[in-house]
Amino acid sequence: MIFGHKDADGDTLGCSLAFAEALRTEGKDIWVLVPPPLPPMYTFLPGFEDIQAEPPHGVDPQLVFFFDSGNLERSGSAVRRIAEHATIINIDHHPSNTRFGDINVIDPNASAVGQMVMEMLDHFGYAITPTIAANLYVALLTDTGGFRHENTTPRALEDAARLAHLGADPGHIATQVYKMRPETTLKLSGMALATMRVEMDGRLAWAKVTKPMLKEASAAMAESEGIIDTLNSIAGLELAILFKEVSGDLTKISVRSRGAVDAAALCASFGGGGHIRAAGAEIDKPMDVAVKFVLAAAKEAILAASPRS
Ligand SMILES: [Mn+2]
Repeated sequence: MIFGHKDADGDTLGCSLAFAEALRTEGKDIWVLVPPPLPPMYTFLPGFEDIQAEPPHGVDPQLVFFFDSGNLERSGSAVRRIAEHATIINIDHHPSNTRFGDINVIDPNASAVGQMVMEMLDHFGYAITPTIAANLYVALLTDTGGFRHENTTPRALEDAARLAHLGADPGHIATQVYKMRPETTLKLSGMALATMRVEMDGRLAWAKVTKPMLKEASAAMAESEGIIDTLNSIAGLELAILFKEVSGDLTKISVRSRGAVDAAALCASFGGGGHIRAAGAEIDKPMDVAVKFVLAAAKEAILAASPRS
């Protein structure tokens, strides 16, 4: 059984589907479980239609793989029940990984877990088919922000080139990932960006996505995914924060750092985690309260990390 994490992204989905295909080729019975809702932009991934929300009744897996999950909670409520009987193999690149597995393979130097899966397939002698290559290319493309983030290492580009040689189609995949946005997504983005505030002489920017905006734009919260990166494109910015109103007493934050602040550490103080440059958290507080707490902590972190004279 293979688990992806909730708020599924290209890395967790690409790795899960790629590894599932490889194991099925070897005659193994594989279930791929990812907590819903699944982002519609990834429906083009080979094998996407096989993803299930819940394990089939009576299935008792011996081995459970996790790809790209920093902690067990990231994979939903079904996990604990199933994982009781199984050996858990935890494959991830988040430095904050809680090492919840019986076997933990954590490589913080991997730009995407997709690269770790490539190594595993090579190691165990599984062929990388064109469909496996496409899934792993998506993992690498999306986790490097379209080969733009700092984690776009020579190794990432070499692995991408190899996947292209093996049948991944970079132009086609880029179109599927970056040029298939529904109108509703851009409408929501416009509304959220209209709430943008830039503070501390341009070092901090933040914006909000509220429930009324979702209704007005006919959009789902998952469509807010790209807004943080638009915020983060402001010249000279050090920290970008997007607040998402999930319900009256639950607010999610997405954080991006281009300065000295460790976004993962900032989010960890609110029970979240992630990478130095990109992190998130779920806060059990109404939006306005979360905004107050998080902005106070963010400003303190900016000043502590590099006080500007
Ligand atoms: Mn990842």
